[in-house]
Amino acid sequence: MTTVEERPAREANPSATAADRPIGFGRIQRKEDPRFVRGKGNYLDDIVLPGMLHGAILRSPMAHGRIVSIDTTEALAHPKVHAVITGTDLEGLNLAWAPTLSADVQAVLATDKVRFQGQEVAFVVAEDRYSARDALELIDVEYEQLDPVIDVRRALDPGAPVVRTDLEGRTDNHIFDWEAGDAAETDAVFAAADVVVKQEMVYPRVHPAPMETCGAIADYEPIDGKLTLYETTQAPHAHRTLFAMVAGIPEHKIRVISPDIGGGFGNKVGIYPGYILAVVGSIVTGKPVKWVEDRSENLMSTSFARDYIMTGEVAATRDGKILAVRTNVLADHGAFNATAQPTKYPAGFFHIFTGSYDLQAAHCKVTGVYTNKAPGGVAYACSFRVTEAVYLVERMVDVLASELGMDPVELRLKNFIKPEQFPYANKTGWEYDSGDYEPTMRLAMQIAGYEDLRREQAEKRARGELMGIGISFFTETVGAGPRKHMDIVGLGMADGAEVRVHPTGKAVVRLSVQSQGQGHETTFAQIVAEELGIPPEDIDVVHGDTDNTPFGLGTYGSRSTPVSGAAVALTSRKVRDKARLIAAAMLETRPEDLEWEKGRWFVKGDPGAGKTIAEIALGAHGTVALPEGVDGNLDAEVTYDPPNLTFPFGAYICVVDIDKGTGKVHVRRFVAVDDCGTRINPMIIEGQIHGGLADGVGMALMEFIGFDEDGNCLGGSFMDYLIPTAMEVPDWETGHTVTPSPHHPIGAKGIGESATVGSPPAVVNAVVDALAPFGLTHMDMPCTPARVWEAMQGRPTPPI
Ligand code: MCN
Ligand code: CUN
Repeated sequence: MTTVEERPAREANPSATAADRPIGFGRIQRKEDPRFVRGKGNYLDDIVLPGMLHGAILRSPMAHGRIVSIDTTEALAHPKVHAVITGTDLEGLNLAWAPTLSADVQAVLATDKVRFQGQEVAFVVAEDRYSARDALELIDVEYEQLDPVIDVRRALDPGAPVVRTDLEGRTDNHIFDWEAGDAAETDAVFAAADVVVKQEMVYPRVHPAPMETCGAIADYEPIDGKLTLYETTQAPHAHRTLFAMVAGIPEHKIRVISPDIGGGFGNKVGIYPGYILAVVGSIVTGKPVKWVEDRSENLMSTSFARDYIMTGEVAATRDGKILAVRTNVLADHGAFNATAQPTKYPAGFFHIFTGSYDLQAAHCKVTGVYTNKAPGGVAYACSFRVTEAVYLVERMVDVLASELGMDPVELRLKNFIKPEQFPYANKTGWEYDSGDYEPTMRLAMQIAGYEDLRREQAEKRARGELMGIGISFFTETVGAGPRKHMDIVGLGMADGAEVRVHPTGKAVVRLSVQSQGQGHETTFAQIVAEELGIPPEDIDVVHGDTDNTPFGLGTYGSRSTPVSGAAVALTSRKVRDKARLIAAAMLETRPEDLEWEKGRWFVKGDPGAGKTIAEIALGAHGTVALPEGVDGNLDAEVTYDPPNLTFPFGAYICVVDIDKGTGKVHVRRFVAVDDCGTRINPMIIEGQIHGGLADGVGMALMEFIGFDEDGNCLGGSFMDYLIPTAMEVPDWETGHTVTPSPHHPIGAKGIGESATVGSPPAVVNAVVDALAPFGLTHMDMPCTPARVWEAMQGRPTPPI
């Protein structure tokens, strides 16, 4: 791994300590790692409650079928079974259907029909996991098989089977049409343009596949009516509120605890039937009930991602000025519209398909469609469909470059939004907060040795060897709210933070966001340290427990740093302001006569006369006479509603070699230069980027969930759903630039999804570039050896 630092690294200054410059430099070790690397993490399945029972779900074997009857007699007779729950039982509790995050409903247990393979049909609660599984075999379900609709285009045909017969008056599979930009203006620019290129592309269905699958333990206490729900969730507070709404349990009687989470990547945003069933199981049996899905259940039934068919068009001048982009998208949402994104945006933040370019016009139309496939459909390090948008525009720019015979870097440089144009209003109504794209692109070229690579490629081509260089330059949209524009089922997208400084000067910060591996316990302590001068190791970070943290919408859309990070900075500043009043009282002077230096208020002009935060904390809790209106503590809290999203960006360059005999793509090099504004912890950022790049290479080359024509899922295990190992990924070469966000208190933008968003087009662009001698201008992901080989034979790539 190589890292190029744009400014001198903190490591260069050995005398500096974490306490005096906690943010932006250095490789502060992760506070959470000692427990993780020693196997002392506390994941959901590590939790064992006294008397706990175990649940298992019976799932539909077919994609579409009518339920004729369900006989649970034999399963109930199993000596270790405590309960068998069916959809009919749930109907009695008004829980057979639950609202999704997208204003649809989803069957918790199927009552009328099954609508995808793997759908939940019955729930068994038994004394152990094995007995619960055994008892599933004893349930007798009679189905009448129905014709499934798997292909999204066919789903829109007038005669297609109707998936959602439960919705009144429903005679087709159309969910929504959503548009952004100005269609007429865009058409006019296209009509007058010298050059128009068009390309259809598929972003296949993929899955976040976190290391830990989803699960829940429900512990309902009938005496006081309190429900404690341990869940693998990225958004504990939002889940608590939704459970209160759905189950009718008063919200103050629900405590959601999200323990250590073994990766989320978006998979743990939604509420799955299994969570609700664990709660029902606990209420019915009067005991705690644990439900943990296995790998196949995770891949087949929980939140997939993408599944977009996009037709992109770009209008440009002959000399390479991009004028407009337009696109039509068919979005396969599966059997229930259960996507998770702010309510107003059924296609998430797909608006950003205008990319990093200064355009005259843009228009997109997205059509959402039901099919007999598993529901879900946003999540996987995606920033709400930015992944698809970036893939579209970055692929299209390469298609245009090939049409114009222009170098793809030169074409991008020519069309970048210029630094003086920020804040930049794009043509779909978004305001990019800050950006300076060219230096980022140039740094990536410098690290890659771009000119040399092109020379090497020319030599290899002359020898008949296949080498490709792929570029992607992306702008991301992360950090949802503001809440006046963004909500999830009516809950505004804001986040709370609370900082308490203990009498001895140590502190605790409580967050509404929830880490799944991103290192929040470290980075949020660093923010407090930066603002208050308390060393990060003296700050405890509490998250993932609704009884002990302030309300907020949670971790997804890389919003923790942009929203919660801002809340923590502002809360710390509130503490600092309060500390000033107390210090003034202690020093018997006026607050305005005090000056701040990290960790200490002192008298202007008399640096010797001052009080450290620890002294002030003791004073606040001690016997000092406090000024009027100042409470005896050093605590503060803030709920932060961001004024805008943040727009990180990056330049990626991928170099591939393709084996002519087998079609195997070898990613030889990958250069990633990211700009996420102010960098809190460079080591953690690097880790986020490494992980995201592996995601991107995986999607581009191997990962996809396919279906046969009967709707059987072909990606239901890691034998079929291939994720990259260390063998498939290169040593990443990273660099960075720093363009702070003007509206964030510390200038930080999010980074958690950038590399997943930005890397797939770089890899595909490299593969297509390598195959240019065969006349290829596009290839759909995943670029598997078989598909690349077919392309080399001049044949259309086989469907996935
Ligand atoms: N960070 C930083 N400086 C910045 C920005 C971020 O030091 N300028 C740090 C943060 O403080 C945090 C980490 O980088 O420790 C990621 O921050 P951020 O970009 O705010 O993203 P979130 O913390 O909100 O994490 C969510 C994001 C998403 S949406 C997915 S999906 C994803 C991702 O994080 N899932 C992950 N990265 C993941 N990493 C791990 N290990 N596991 C997952 O499930
Ligand atoms: Cu889109 S996956 Mo992340 O936002 O949890």
